[in-house]
Amino acid sequence: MTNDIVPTVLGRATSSNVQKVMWLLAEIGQPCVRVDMGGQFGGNKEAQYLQKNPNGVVPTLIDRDTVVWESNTILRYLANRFAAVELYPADAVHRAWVERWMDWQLSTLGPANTLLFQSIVRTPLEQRSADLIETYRQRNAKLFDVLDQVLVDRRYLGGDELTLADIALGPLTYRWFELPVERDEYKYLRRWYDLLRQRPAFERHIVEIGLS
Ligand SMILES: N[C@@H](CCC(=O)N[C@@H](CS)C(=O)NCC(=O)O)C(=O)O
Repeated sequence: MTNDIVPTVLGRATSSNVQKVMWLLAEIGQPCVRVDMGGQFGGNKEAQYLQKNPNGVVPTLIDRDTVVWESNTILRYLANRFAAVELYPADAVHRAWVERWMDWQLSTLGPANTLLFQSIVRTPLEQRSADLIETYRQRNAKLFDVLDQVLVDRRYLGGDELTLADIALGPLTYRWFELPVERDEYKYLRRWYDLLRQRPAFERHIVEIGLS
């Protein structure tokens, strides 16, 4: 099911990569249609889906005749398409601040965070490995330390205002703070996270979905 007028997001609401896209669309007030796919809903390995996204993962965005996949590319596409310049600054230096965190999310924090999340939330209690969880926890703790330190002198990752960098990292930070694992205080990370928690779009598309 797609809609000619508003963008369609293919992907289940519980995917952190879908959550980023839904959060951005809500943040800029752009209506959309979301269709459950992937996980328990399936459909993402079928030919019709693979024609749109050969990786068979979610999300995929359909905007009129344009199909976009890779969640951070979707974020950039939507910011450009709907002229959300404050979220994706045009200035080269400012943009580089934003994009480094988007790339870091995809290359560094994302894989580590997914392992921790899956080893707890997506693993039945009797099959969980305390050793593995601890290994993954330590890996995440170090990475969130990096984020904590960079937030010492800035409200948001890109500076004073929300940008795509925060949107890329917010859903994984929610998981980190909500998973039943030991954590440091993370004073500056927590200050930033509390700012995200004040945003209705973050509450709606990340917090209300919960850990599932
Ligand atoms: N780099 C891709 C990763 C996409 C990805 O791995 N998506 C996961 C959900 S977060 C997925 O489709 N898993 C299979 C499924 O849900 O069936 C992106 O950022 O869009």
